[in-house]
Amino acid sequence: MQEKIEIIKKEFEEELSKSSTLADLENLRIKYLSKNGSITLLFEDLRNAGREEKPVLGKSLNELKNYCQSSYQALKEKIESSVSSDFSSLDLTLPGRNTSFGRKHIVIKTLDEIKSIFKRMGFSIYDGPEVESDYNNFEALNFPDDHPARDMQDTFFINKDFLLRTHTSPVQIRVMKDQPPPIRAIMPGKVFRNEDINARSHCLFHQVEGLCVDTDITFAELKGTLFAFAKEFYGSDIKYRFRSSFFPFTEPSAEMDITCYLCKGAGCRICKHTGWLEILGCGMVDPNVFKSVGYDDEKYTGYAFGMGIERIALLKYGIDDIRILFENDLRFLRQF
Ligand code: 2U9
Repeated sequence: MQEKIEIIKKEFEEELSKSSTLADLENLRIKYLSKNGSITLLFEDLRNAGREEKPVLGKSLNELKNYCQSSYQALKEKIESSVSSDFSSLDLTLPGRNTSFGRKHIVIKTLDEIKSIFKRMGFSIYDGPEVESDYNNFEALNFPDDHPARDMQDTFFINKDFLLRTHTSPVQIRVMKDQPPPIRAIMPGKVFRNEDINARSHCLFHQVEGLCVDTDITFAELKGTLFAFAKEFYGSDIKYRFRSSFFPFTEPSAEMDITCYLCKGAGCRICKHTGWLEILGCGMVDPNVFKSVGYDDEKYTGYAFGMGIERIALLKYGIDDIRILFENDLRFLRQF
């Protein structure tokens, strides 16, 4: 066994002298010092040695182990320090690598632009939870009990009383429950509808809704504010029209169209050859909504509006399939 110790020591020294990289050293460590390394295995052989020679052999073996370990460690430190201080192989004149920057998704860009316009017009911005009570999402907003949106087919219910909000309107309810008029605010955020996913609709999208409540707020103010917004967002040469509509939470209700900003009203692919684009829904807040938040519906009037951001982004960028907005395909996203 003493012979074996001598041979291993020699072999180790030879291989150590040939090691010049950390990888060489790691191989050396595995071969001699690891759990299955030849020095570790010699310790197992020691068990079979005779009583008398055991202490002598044990001592030599320990010396071998300590010697190899410290030689290995010394060379390792030497190589490591030369690696970190040797810059001779670096060409500092080479151009740097390009860093690829992320960018805002077009839905977020559209949202930011809309928020900034309303902020400049004096609107505050509020947000609220995506999991809402049935009361805030439907009841307080004057939805009748048998309204189709209250069906499991149309809304993601969590249980009997809670759901994923189907619009950001419950945020307006929360704001009104929290504070008295005047209110002039927009509520941007994600909303959820239990709909089939296809080119036109998705089960998740973003909305910006707005609410203005005070004494003497009129439909004329609604028109003036929304036209000012549309001119800022779509260009000052657009024309607009209101078509009457229906929502449970507003009375009267309307939809606002603007002349197509691509063809200026002449008719094209984007406006489906009508010359008009529907951009939002709006109306005067139904007195029943004021009653449900404890506002005096004789004293206060207000207008509200809502727009779907994906729809606006699709129109703006001439895209005809909403699904592409949610696929995170970098070939698409990098175009904007
Ligand atoms: C309160 C009172 C009234 C918000 C409104 C609309 C009209 C509307 C749609 C646009 C496209 C939803 O994203 S969409 O599918 N929204 O047409 N939203 S008025 O009215 C409110 C909100 C809250 C308390």
